[in-house]
Amino acid sequence: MEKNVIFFFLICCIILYVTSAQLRVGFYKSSCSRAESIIRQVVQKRFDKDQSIPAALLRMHFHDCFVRGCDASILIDSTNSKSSEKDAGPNLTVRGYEIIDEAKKALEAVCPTTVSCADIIALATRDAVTLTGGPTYNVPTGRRDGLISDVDDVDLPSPSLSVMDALHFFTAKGLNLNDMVTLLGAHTIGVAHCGFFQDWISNFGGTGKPDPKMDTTLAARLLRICGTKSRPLNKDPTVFLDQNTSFVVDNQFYNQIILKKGILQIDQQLGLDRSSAPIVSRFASNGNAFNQNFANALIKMGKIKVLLGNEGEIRKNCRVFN
Ligand code: HEM
Ligand SMILES: *[C@@H]1O[C@H](CO)[C@@H](O)[C@H](O)[C@H]1NC(C)=O
Ligand SMILES: CC(=O)N[C@H]1CO[C@H](CO)[C@@H](O)[C@@H]1O
Repeated sequence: MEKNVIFFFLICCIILYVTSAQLRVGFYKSSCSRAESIIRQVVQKRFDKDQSIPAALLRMHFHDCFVRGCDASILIDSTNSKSSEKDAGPNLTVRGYEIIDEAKKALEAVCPTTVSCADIIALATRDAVTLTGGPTYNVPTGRRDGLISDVDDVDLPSPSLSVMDALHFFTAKGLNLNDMVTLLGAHTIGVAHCGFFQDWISNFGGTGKPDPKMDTTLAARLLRICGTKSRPLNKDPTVFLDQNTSFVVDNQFYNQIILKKGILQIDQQLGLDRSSAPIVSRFASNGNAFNQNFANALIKMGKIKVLLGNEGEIRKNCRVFN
């Protein structure tokens, strides 16, 4: 009899352990009930001053999740002895670190060492998407912050890859073609520096001309803005990734692709590759389908190799390990 009680108790413990060690919506309900509203306020305040903030957060979330999993390793500052993820080429133009700092500071004042930096990124990204006209959705939380950030771990897809080659990066993270085409819809907001697409618009395949698959008026305009790689115009200017509704999370990105007005080569490829083109057409004609898929794909991306339970730590300052 007593044995049975002990056995029952053990089973309960195991069930409790298993259910606690996974992401769930409202993870901070009892430990920091204001967590989500504090983050939302910080994002809203920044957004009121700078409408380009949502794009920064979305890209940060992607770059964080695709290196070691969504563990806030992207936020760690380099030291004299060690270069962190931030220093990798594709990450050099990631922005918005100060928004995460501000949210972390506000959270530490109310509930110290409770809300992970990894969750702050995921929640702030959700708020940014909603603020910009995108879907409203719940984000499962309970991520822990990682203990490693190494510049040599950064291996992100380049914008000149084919759809199939880019897809390998996504399948390696447990995401499929539909997820990839949907997530690239994040390029419905934000900007790209000329350096990321200059070859494509000025010297496609060594021809000294733009890719004929790009809208000729747009190609000419981009050349005026960017110059060519051998004769760049002063700095490294930026252009909007979505040439129509540049500050709205909507399906116009896909319509632009169909009009041959994708800015990055990979974006335009999505409309040309036989595997992805049908998904592009579907989203272009159905904004609701895109919204729903986008929320689901972001939730899925936000689960990549997360640290749970007692793994990692809850950083006090998102830029340094405790
Ligand atoms: C094959 C995959 C991808 C490639 C090759 C790619 C490439 C790029 C490049 C080259 C830029 C321009 C960066 C700059 O000039 O500063 C960019 C910007 C951006 N990317 Fe991606 N990206 C990919 C997937 C994603 C995903 C999955 C997301 C988010 C879910 C995302 C969100 C963004 C956003 C929001 C921007 C604008 C950033 C800003 O305005 O600061 N990208 N991407
Ligand atoms: C731009 O977006 C608006 C609003 O979604 C749409 O009605 C319009 O057709 C688009 N225009 C172009 C040129 O794509
Ligand atoms: C596009 C770009 O700058 N890529 C660089 C990203 O970072 C890795 C690792 O530091 C470099 O090897 C790439 O050249």
